[in-house]
Amino acid sequence: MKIYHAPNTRSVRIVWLCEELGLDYELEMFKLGDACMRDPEYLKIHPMARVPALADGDVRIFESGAIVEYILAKHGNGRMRPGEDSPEFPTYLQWLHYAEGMLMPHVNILVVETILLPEDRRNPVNIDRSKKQLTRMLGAVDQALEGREFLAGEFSGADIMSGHAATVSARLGGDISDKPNVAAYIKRLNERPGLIKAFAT
Ligand SMILES: N[C@@H](CCC(=O)N[C@@H](CS)C(=O)NCC(=O)O)C(=O)O
Repeated sequence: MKIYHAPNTRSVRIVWLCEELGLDYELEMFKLGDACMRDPEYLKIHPMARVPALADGDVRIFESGAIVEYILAKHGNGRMRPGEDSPEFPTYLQWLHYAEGMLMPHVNILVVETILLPEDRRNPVNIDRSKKQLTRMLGAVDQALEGREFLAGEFSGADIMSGHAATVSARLGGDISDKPNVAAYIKRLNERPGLIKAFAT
């Protein structure tokens, strides 16, 4: 498998997943903003010139959540994904999708408003609103983690997606000071060798 990866982006999720599963992978490395992400060859793999994307034999797939599901279905041998008959299965799907659906839209705004835009074009109203929204969205994660180590029973693809998104949300100003379950969860995940390696890749 080849992972199209740029450091400190959502493609960390895919490197992390492969590390957790002990799968072999190669990397095609980009840096965010690289003009080569818009090369016609790469646009055939990701038409929006984003990462992550994955090549596996004849398969080409993008969208981090879809890639996580694909790898688990094809190469997971039942690991890190509750079976469809398990009571954890709907919970797993819910938290797998919560990352891109609820957390990352506000992360995107904060990246633009606090990192990418020049200071004179930043909008404090947008920054404040997104930090408040992220804080609320992390509240639901905190509730879900009450009495649990992971979002859907055992460590799973849901933690790869929403655990990574929660980590990034807290870094960008989502307030977890009154969310002990999320704080402990982020710490727990960030001590896993697979995530340490993925963040360093
Ligand atoms: N929903 C997509 C988002 C992909 C995405 O926006 N990736 C960012 C990095 S985190 C990217 O490649 N940005 C490059 C750019 O905007 O030029 C996914 O989960 O894969």
